[in-house]
Amino acid sequence: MKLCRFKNQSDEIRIGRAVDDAALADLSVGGIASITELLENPESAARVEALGELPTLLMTEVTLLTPVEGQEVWAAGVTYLRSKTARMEESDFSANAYDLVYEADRPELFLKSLPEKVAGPSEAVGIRADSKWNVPEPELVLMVNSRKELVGFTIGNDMSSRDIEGANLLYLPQAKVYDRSCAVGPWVVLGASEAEAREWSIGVEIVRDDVTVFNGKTSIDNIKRSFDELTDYLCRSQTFPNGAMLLTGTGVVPPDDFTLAAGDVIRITVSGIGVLENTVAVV
Ligand code: DO4
Ligand code: MG
Repeated sequence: MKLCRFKNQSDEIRIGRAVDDAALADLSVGGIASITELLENPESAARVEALGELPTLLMTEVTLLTPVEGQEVWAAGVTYLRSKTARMEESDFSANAYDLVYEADRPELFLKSLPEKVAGPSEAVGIRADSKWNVPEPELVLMVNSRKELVGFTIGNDMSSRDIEGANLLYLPQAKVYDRSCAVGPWVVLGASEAEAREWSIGVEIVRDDVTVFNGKTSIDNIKRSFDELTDYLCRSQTFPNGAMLLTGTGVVPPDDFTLAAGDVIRITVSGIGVLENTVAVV
């Protein structure tokens, strides 16, 4: 079941269910007012199925929005071997830190974005004006409710300044957290198991002036840690009254001579979920 938040032509925010690639059903007509209420209710999938026939809208008539409502957005790091290797290469004296965290029991977790700062689909994502080396990080997102249960999946982009992180690991918050550094959405998959999600692939295509300048893909199954482990550490000694989103790390890294430019289009695809597309702007 694929769900989304969208704006209709009267600028009303509604909840939708994909009918096919060209249309969605308006669940708000059936009394569903938010993604959060679906994540909070274990019977959500059955409730949506029970709604029966609902009015449908063409995708061309709606604007898809991020599914992030009040959730804190967190990110895990160095969960794929590819991420560890790339970071050790870009870094000088802190290279060892990536090696250690990849093997350690405790994962790397960091606060990526306040909910209100998350970019939605088709909105701009940012590259910092004071950085020279910027990349997207395509990541599967775990959607966790206020009871610390993993209930859904969506797509995220953990935009990163590699030169700032590479200069000193203590600059990580500046490399990772700034205006438009996080995009999430638009589609939410409810009720898939971890085993099912591990069958999915995740890829990113970067298009500049209508030409693909980078294309890369990996398997979700290359994530080293289990989703339960990541969720468990995220929720230790911490409550999330509105739930949380957890980006699970990147396994696709463009070559070292590649950097994003203003106007680039970033298209992240997760095979079981859909596509998150954003353009790049300097912030
Ligand atoms: O260790 C720094 C950040 C790692 C990260 O964002 C990733 O592996 O995706
Ligand atoms: Mg990342």
